[in-house]
Amino acid sequence: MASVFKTDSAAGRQELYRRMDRENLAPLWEVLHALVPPQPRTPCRPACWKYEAIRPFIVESGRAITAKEAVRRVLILENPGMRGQSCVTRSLYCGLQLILPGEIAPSHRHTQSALRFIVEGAGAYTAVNGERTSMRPGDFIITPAWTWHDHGNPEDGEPVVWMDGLDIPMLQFFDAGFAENYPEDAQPVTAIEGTSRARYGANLAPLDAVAPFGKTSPIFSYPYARSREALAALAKNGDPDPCHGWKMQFINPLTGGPAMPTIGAFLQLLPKGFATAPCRSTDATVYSVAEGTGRAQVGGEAYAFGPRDTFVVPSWQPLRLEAREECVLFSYSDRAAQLALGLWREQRG
Ligand code: GTQ
Repeated sequence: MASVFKTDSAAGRQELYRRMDRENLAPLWEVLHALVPPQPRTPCRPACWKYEAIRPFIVESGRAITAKEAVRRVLILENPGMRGQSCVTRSLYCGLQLILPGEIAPSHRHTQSALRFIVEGAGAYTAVNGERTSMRPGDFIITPAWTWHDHGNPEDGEPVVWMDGLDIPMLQFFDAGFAENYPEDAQPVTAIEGTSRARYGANLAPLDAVAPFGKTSPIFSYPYARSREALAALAKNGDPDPCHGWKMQFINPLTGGPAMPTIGAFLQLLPKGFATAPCRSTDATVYSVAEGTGRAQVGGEAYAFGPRDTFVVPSWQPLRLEAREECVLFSYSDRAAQLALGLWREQRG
């Protein structure tokens, strides 16, 4: 049908777009600048959750629903720029999970990978493929993709809160999510606690080592006591990195690469009084404060942080950290995925 407008006038173009719209067509030239931006452009915003402000809601949710009924009793940390999407960055999910004494969060498995960083309380356990590992503050624990996992807390235990980091939005993007429930609440225990660590986490590996969890580390628990000791020893030698202080990555001992295929996880020590040089990278990052107080400047925002607080640094926003006391920060991001795809960039200073 011929247009009444000249096609190259503004009105003529709008009319052309309306006609092609019925065929599910759209002109690239109207969106090209947004699709291929000169640098990362994201709805993800800097954010900080002070633990003292959110802890009452965690406690209250413990009275509102049981772990069994909820399946996972978790408060989702939603990025303020993406409310309603259950994500903390575009590619990652973050939640705080509570398990009370005597509770079991029933066994299931899914293709999403999960990490746990223990925030408060000790003595609960998580079970992965027949082996339990008990939780202490600062421990980093992995649930590899498609492994059965349940969480539990003994009757005489104390409430335990941990941070859940999952690649849920990444799997949504790929439409690659599968999940199923185990027929019982708790899977049977088939290995004594510490077996995986003895087999893969003592600088030894079986001669015929086959990766039991595919691309994910065969060690599913990295105790804080050991990582903390390593950081303390490192901090006695040489100078800290100007951008990162003493920062280490949790690795898969069979490859030397990141412990998880999609998520990179890190622990860093900042000496008392240290201020980092500004640095930015393409992996939006979630931080959980293990020890110490300080200040994080994220783009145009600044947050005073203390133990158990969580803050988010969006992609390509400069981060500057100041340690008022000696600080230990845990962090996770999609760096493992970006590195695997050749996308990751960092700009120091
Ligand atoms: O512990 O399996 O926070 O499946 C979200 C989804 C935790 C878990 C979450 C999950 C889990």
